Amino acid sequence: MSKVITLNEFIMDRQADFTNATGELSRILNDIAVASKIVSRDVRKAGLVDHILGAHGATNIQGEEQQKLDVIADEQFIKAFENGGEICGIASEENDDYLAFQSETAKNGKYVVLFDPLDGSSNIDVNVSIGTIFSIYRRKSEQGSLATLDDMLQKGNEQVAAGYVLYGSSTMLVYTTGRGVNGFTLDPSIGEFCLSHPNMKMPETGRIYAMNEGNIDICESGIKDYVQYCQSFENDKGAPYSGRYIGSLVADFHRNMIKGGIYIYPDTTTSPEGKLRLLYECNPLAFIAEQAGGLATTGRERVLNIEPTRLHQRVPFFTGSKNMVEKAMSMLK
Ligand code: AHM
Ligand code: MG
Repeated sequence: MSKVITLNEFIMDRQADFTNATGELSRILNDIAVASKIVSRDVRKAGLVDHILGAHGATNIQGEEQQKLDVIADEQFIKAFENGGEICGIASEENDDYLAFQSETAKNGKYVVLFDPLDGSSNIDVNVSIGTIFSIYRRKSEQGSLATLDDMLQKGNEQVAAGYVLYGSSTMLVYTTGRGVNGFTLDPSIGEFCLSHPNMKMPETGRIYAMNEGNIDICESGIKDYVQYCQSFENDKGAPYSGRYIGSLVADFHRNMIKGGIYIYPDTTTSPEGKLRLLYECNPLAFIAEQAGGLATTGRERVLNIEPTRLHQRVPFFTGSKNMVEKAMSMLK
């Protein structure tokens, strides 16, 4: 049996690689790990809360209203970031505007975090995998002042670190600081994330495509052509690919990381900008995809090169194995 390396140990070891590291980024990653363990525990109890302890929106015995799981997760992460002291502000899918933390310690924080606390909301109530996605940047504004919108609207290629947590058959945390991608599985018996997937690489090609094909008639013709290519005996594999669509971005992305494949959420006539959010869904996963040897584009340009203009901006998203994303893009031109 090989030695167990916990996430904590791994983060500390990696910190030593950076000569000027002050430990702040390491502390943020630790805070995320702790918050995600709490969320994982709550996710594991979700059915009990709904069907035995009382439905969401109902009032519990203390007269408090039961909250939805995505709101609980949002509050949990915000609490961790606000109390940590390294972060001056956050933006999240759950909040219309960004939040600038008010305490003096937080104002001196060097970083901002953008995150989707619980992605795949339609899957929460039906016991299917869901995830958390996060993206960390150095602030642009002066330390000591309140965080600004410009701190949030940075290009993906400025990310200092990014990651996701998958609440699946096990809970996994996968992250990058720009030096490869590593995955950790939560061992619930000891409450620790343990290194289970060191130096993750996305296979260059695969035979799985993931797309909501219910949208096919409202997509541009290039998408239809690509899906037909996936389903044909005339493709590069000489046999139809498998279609797999969980409808939880983190879960579909993670499967492709391990097995190879492509995930597509294009623009449609009803959602001309696509559905997924650039800042806290696409950018972090794009950073991880590239670090693992895969690609992430809008079908036309590299996601990490996009200059954001709005907090909740949406973009079309094509990500996964390099050869597959390149093929899909070639059919759009
Ligand atoms: P959400 O942030 O409201 O949960 O939406 C994002 C989710 C992704 O996890 C998933 O890939 C996609 O939306 C599924 O959308 P659709 O149901 O349109 O296929
Ligand atoms: Mg989401």
